Amino acid sequence: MGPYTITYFGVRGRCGAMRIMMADQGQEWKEILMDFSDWMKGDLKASCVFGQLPKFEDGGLALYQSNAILRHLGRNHDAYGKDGKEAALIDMMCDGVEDLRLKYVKMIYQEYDTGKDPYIKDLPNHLDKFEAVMAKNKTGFLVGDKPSFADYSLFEVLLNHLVLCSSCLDTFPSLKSFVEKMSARPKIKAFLGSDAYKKLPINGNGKQ
Ligand code: 0HH
Repeated sequence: MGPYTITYFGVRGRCGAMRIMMADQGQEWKEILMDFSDWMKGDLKASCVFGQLPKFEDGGLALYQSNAILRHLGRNHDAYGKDGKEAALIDMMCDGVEDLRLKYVKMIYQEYDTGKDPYIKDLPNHLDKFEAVMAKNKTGFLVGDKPSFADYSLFEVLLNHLVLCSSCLDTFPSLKSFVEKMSARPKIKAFLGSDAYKKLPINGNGKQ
Protein backbone atom coordinates (compact mmCIF):
# COMPACT_ATOMS: atom_id res chain seq x y z
CA MET A 1 0.00 0.00 0.00
CA GLY A 2 1.12 3.57 -0.67
CA PRO A 3 2.76 5.76 -1.66
CA TYR A 4 -0.51 7.21 -2.78
CA THR A 5 -1.35 9.78 -5.46
CA ILE A 6 -4.06 12.45 -5.33
CA THR A 7 -5.16 14.26 -8.48
CA TYR A 8 -7.24 17.31 -7.57
CA PHE A 9 -7.70 21.06 -7.91
CA GLY A 10 -5.70 23.54 -5.82
CA VAL A 11 -8.08 23.56 -2.85
CA ARG A 12 -8.56 21.65 0.40
CA GLY A 13 -12.14 20.85 -0.58
CA ARG A 14 -12.90 17.16 -0.90
CA CYS A 15 -9.28 16.19 -0.12
CA GLY A 16 -8.92 17.93 3.24
CA ALA A 17 -9.81 14.94 5.39
CA MET A 18 -7.87 12.33 3.42
CA ARG A 19 -4.72 14.47 3.50
CA ILE A 20 -4.97 14.92 7.29
CA MET A 21 -5.61 11.20 7.68
CA MET A 22 -2.61 10.19 5.55
CA ALA A 23 -0.38 12.66 7.40
CA ASP A 24 -1.49 11.29 10.80
CA GLN A 25 -0.97 7.73 9.61
CA GLY A 26 2.60 8.56 8.60
CA GLN A 27 1.92 8.05 4.90
CA GLU A 28 3.53 9.89 2.04
CA TRP A 29 1.58 10.84 -1.03
CA LYS A 30 2.09 12.57 -4.34
CA GLU A 31 -0.10 15.48 -5.43
CA ILE A 32 -1.01 16.09 -9.08
CA LEU A 33 -2.44 19.58 -9.22
CA MET A 34 -5.13 20.01 -11.87
CA ASP A 35 -5.45 23.45 -13.34
CA PHE A 36 -9.13 24.28 -13.90
CA SER A 37 -8.56 25.47 -17.48
CA ASP A 38 -6.85 22.15 -18.30
CA TRP A 39 -9.76 20.35 -16.66
CA MET A 40 -12.18 22.24 -18.92
CA LYS A 41 -10.52 20.67 -21.96
CA GLY A 42 -12.37 17.54 -20.89
CA ASP A 43 -9.91 14.67 -21.43
CA LEU A 44 -9.31 13.89 -17.73
CA LYS A 45 -12.98 14.48 -16.89
CA ALA A 46 -13.98 11.90 -19.54
CA SER A 47 -11.69 9.35 -17.89
CA CYS A 48 -13.09 9.83 -14.36
CA VAL A 49 -15.77 7.32 -13.32
CA PHE A 50 -18.18 10.11 -12.24
CA GLY A 51 -16.61 12.89 -14.31
CA GLN A 52 -15.21 14.53 -11.18
CA LEU A 53 -12.12 14.82 -9.00
CA PRO A 54 -10.53 13.84 -6.65
CA LYS A 55 -8.91 10.82 -8.24
CA PHE A 56 -6.93 8.72 -5.78
CA GLU A 57 -4.40 6.10 -6.83
CA ASP A 58 -3.04 3.30 -4.69
CA GLY A 59 -0.70 1.41 -6.98
CA GLY A 60 -2.88 0.10 -9.81
CA LEU A 61 -6.15 0.93 -8.04
CA ALA A 62 -7.83 4.18 -9.15
CA LEU A 63 -10.59 5.42 -6.85
CA TYR A 64 -13.11 8.25 -7.04
CA GLN A 65 -15.55 9.56 -4.40
CA SER A 66 -13.85 11.13 -1.39
CA ASN A 67 -15.69 9.02 1.19
CA ALA A 68 -14.83 5.78 -0.64
CA ILE A 69 -11.21 6.95 -0.54
CA LEU A 70 -11.46 7.59 3.22
CA ARG A 71 -12.91 4.10 3.69
CA HIS A 72 -10.08 2.59 1.64
CA LEU A 73 -7.55 4.39 3.85
CA GLY A 74 -9.49 3.18 6.88
CA ARG A 75 -9.09 -0.44 5.73
CA ASN A 76 -5.42 0.03 4.82
CA HIS A 77 -4.45 1.66 8.10
CA ASP A 78 -6.60 -0.06 10.69
CA ALA A 79 -8.87 2.96 11.12
CA TYR A 80 -12.19 1.20 10.46
CA GLY A 81 -13.08 -0.17 13.91
CA LYS A 82 -12.13 -3.37 15.70
CA ASP A 83 -15.11 -5.40 14.43
CA GLY A 84 -18.17 -5.29 12.17
CA LYS A 85 -20.27 -3.46 14.73
CA GLU A 86 -17.76 -0.64 15.12
CA ALA A 87 -17.32 -0.49 11.33
CA ALA A 88 -21.10 -0.04 10.90
CA LEU A 89 -21.13 2.77 13.47
CA ILE A 90 -18.13 4.43 11.79
CA ASP A 91 -19.96 4.25 8.42
CA MET A 92 -23.00 5.87 10.06
CA MET A 93 -20.92 8.70 11.51
CA CYS A 94 -19.11 9.26 8.20
CA ASP A 95 -22.47 9.58 6.44
CA GLY A 96 -23.61 12.02 9.14
CA VAL A 97 -20.50 14.14 8.54
CA GLU A 98 -21.21 13.99 4.81
CA ASP A 99 -24.71 15.43 5.38
CA LEU A 100 -23.18 18.37 7.26
CA ARG A 101 -20.44 18.78 4.64
CA LEU A 102 -23.05 18.96 1.86
CA LYS A 103 -25.03 21.65 3.73
CA TYR A 104 -21.79 23.62 4.19
CA VAL A 105 -20.78 23.25 0.53
CA LYS A 106 -24.24 24.35 -0.65
CA MET A 107 -24.08 27.46 1.54
CA ILE A 108 -20.51 28.30 0.45
CA TYR A 109 -21.03 27.82 -3.29
CA GLN A 110 -24.70 28.75 -3.79
CA GLU A 111 -25.91 31.13 -1.10
CA TYR A 112 -22.98 32.55 0.87
CA ASP A 113 -24.16 36.19 0.90
CA THR A 114 -27.70 35.53 2.05
CA GLY A 115 -27.25 32.11 3.65
CA LYS A 116 -24.18 32.45 5.89
CA ASP A 117 -25.91 34.01 8.91
CA PRO A 118 -28.92 31.65 8.91
CA TYR A 119 -26.50 28.72 8.44
CA ILE A 120 -24.48 29.73 11.52
CA LYS A 121 -27.70 30.21 13.51
CA ASP A 122 -28.88 26.71 12.64
CA LEU A 123 -25.46 25.08 13.10
CA PRO A 124 -25.94 24.07 16.77
CA ASN A 125 -28.85 21.87 15.66
CA HIS A 126 -26.36 19.80 13.65
CA LEU A 127 -23.32 19.98 15.91
CA ASP A 128 -25.31 18.80 18.93
CA LYS A 129 -25.72 15.34 17.32
CA PHE A 130 -21.93 14.90 17.06
CA GLU A 131 -21.46 16.33 20.57
CA ALA A 132 -23.86 13.71 21.96
CA VAL A 133 -22.03 10.81 20.27
CA MET A 134 -18.61 12.11 21.31
CA ALA A 135 -19.72 12.72 24.91
CA LYS A 136 -21.31 9.26 25.14
CA ASN A 137 -18.25 7.38 23.79
CA LYS A 138 -15.93 9.10 26.29
CA THR A 139 -12.73 8.06 24.48
CA GLY A 140 -12.23 11.33 22.61
CA PHE A 141 -13.25 9.65 19.32
CA LEU A 142 -16.60 8.97 17.66
CA VAL A 143 -16.37 5.17 17.83
CA GLY A 144 -13.92 2.92 19.67
CA ASP A 145 -10.74 4.17 21.27
CA LYS A 146 -8.65 5.38 18.33
CA PRO A 147 -9.25 7.63 15.35
CA SER A 148 -11.22 6.21 12.44
CA PHE A 149 -11.69 7.76 9.00
CA ALA A 150 -14.95 9.28 10.30
CA ASP A 151 -13.00 11.16 12.99
CA TYR A 152 -10.67 12.65 10.37
CA SER A 153 -13.67 13.70 8.29
CA LEU A 154 -15.42 15.27 11.30
CA PHE A 155 -12.21 16.97 12.40
CA GLU A 156 -11.70 18.55 9.00
CA VAL A 157 -15.31 19.73 8.74
CA LEU A 158 -15.05 21.26 12.22
CA LEU A 159 -11.81 23.09 11.29
CA ASN A 160 -13.67 24.61 8.32
CA HIS A 161 -16.59 25.60 10.53
CA LEU A 162 -14.24 27.26 13.02
CA VAL A 163 -13.04 29.45 10.14
CA LEU A 164 -16.67 30.24 9.31
CA CYS A 165 -17.55 30.99 12.95
CA SER A 166 -14.73 30.90 15.52
CA SER A 167 -17.13 30.49 18.46
CA CYS A 168 -19.20 27.65 16.96
CA LEU A 169 -17.83 25.00 19.35
CA ASP A 170 -18.00 27.11 22.51
CA THR A 171 -21.16 25.34 23.70
CA PHE A 172 -19.92 21.88 22.67
CA PRO A 173 -17.17 20.85 25.12
CA SER A 174 -16.59 17.35 23.74
CA LEU A 175 -16.21 18.62 20.16
CA LYS A 176 -13.97 21.45 21.32
CA SER A 177 -11.71 19.04 23.17
CA PHE A 178 -11.74 16.67 20.17
CA VAL A 179 -10.51 19.43 17.85
CA GLU A 180 -7.84 20.50 20.34
CA LYS A 181 -6.56 16.95 20.81
CA MET A 182 -6.62 16.07 17.11
CA SER A 183 -4.82 19.36 16.30
CA ALA A 184 -2.14 18.50 18.87
CA ARG A 185 -1.34 15.04 17.47
CA PRO A 186 2.28 15.56 16.35
CA LYS A 187 1.88 14.50 12.71
CA ILE A 188 -1.37 16.46 12.31
CA LYS A 189 0.19 19.50 13.97
CA ALA A 190 3.13 19.33 11.57
CA PHE A 191 0.84 18.92 8.55
CA LEU A 192 -1.50 21.78 9.54
CA GLY A 193 1.57 23.99 9.97
CA SER A 194 3.06 23.07 6.59
CA ASP A 195 3.09 25.30 3.52
CA ALA A 196 1.50 22.46 1.56
CA TYR A 197 -1.59 22.77 3.77
CA LYS A 198 -1.62 26.51 4.40
CA LYS A 199 -1.23 27.56 0.77
CA LEU A 200 -4.48 25.88 -0.29
CA PRO A 201 -7.80 27.72 0.13
CA ILE A 202 -10.61 25.77 1.78
CA ASN A 203 -12.98 26.25 -1.14
CA GLY A 204 -12.70 27.01 -4.85
CA ASN A 205 -14.64 30.31 -4.84
CA GLY A 206 -12.62 32.17 -2.20
CA LYS A 207 -15.43 31.99 0.39
CA GLN A 208 -14.83 30.44 3.78
N1 0HH B 1 -19.08 13.12 -4.37
C1 0HH B 1 -17.80 13.53 -4.93
C2 0HH B 1 -16.69 13.25 -3.92
O1 0HH B 1 -16.95 13.23 -2.72
C3 0HH B 1 -17.88 15.00 -5.30
C4 0HH B 1 -16.70 15.41 -6.12
C5 0HH B 1 -16.80 16.83 -6.62
O2 0HH B 1 -17.76 17.56 -6.31
O3 0HH B 1 -15.54 13.01 -4.32
N2 0HH B 1 -15.80 17.23 -7.41
C6 0HH B 1 -15.73 18.57 -7.95
C7 0HH B 1 -14.59 19.30 -7.30
S1 0HH B 1 -14.81 19.51 -5.57
C8 0HH B 1 -15.41 18.49 -9.44
O4 0HH B 1 -14.73 17.58 -9.90
C9 0HH B 1 -15.12 21.23 -5.44
C10 0HH B 1 -13.86 22.04 -5.60
C11 0HH B 1 -14.05 23.05 -6.65
C12 0HH B 1 -12.77 23.77 -6.94
C13 0HH B 1 -12.62 23.95 -8.40
C14 0HH B 1 -11.74 25.06 -8.86
C15 0HH B 1 -10.50 25.32 -8.11
C16 0HH B 1 -9.60 26.27 -8.79
C17 0HH B 1 -8.49 26.72 -7.87
N3 0HH B 1 -15.87 19.49 -10.19
C18 0HH B 1 -15.58 19.61 -11.59
C19 0HH B 1 -16.65 19.08 -12.47
O5 0HH B 1 -17.69 18.58 -11.97
O6 0HH B 1 -16.48 19.16 -13.70
